[in-house]
Amino acid sequence: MLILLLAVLFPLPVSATIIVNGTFETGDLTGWTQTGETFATAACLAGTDFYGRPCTAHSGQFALAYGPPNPGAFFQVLTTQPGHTYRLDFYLRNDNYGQGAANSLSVLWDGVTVLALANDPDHDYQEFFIGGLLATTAATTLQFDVVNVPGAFFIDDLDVLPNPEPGSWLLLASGIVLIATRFIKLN
Ligand SMILES: [Ca+2]
Repeated sequence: MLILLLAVLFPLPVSATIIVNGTFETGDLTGWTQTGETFATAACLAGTDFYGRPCTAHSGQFALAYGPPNPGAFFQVLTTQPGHTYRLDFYLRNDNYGQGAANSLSVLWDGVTVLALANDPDHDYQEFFIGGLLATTAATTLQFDVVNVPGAFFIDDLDVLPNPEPGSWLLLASGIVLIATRFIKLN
C-alpha cells in the first residue's frame, strides 16, 4: 500500500535515452557505424529468414541480426556529460544454427570492456543491464565487438540512460520520509 502510494506520488525521475535507433525500427543501421567484417550483419524484419533462420524482434518489427564469420564491430558515439554515470540495457538472442558455439561478443564503453561473452549457447532474448558507466568526456563511444562463426546474435532495445542526478534522489528520499511519516500517523 505504502509502496503504491509512493509510486503514484513520487514517480522515479524520467530521463531520455541518449542512443539513436537502439530499437532498429528504422529498418536499417541508422545511427551506427560498422568496422571489420560486415557480412551477415543487418537490421532484420521479424518473421523473415536471416540466412535460413527466423528473425525475431524483442519489440517492434526489427532487430539487429549480427553474425559476422570474422571479427566485426558496430559502434555509436554518444553525447555524454563528463563526470556523469550512465546505464546500458539491451536484449540479446543467440542462434548457433544447429552447430557448436564459436562466437564472442564484447561490449566496450569508452574503450573499456564492460561485458564479454564467449561461446554463447542458443538462447532466446535475455536482458543485459550494465550500470555505473562513467563518462569522462563529452563524446563516449559505445562499441560491440562481435564474431559468430556458425550463427548470429540478434540484438534489440539498446538503451543508454543517464543515472538520475543526486538532487533527484534527495528529493525522492525526502518525499519518502514525508509520506512514511504521514502513513505512520494515519495508522
Ligand atoms: Ca526492435
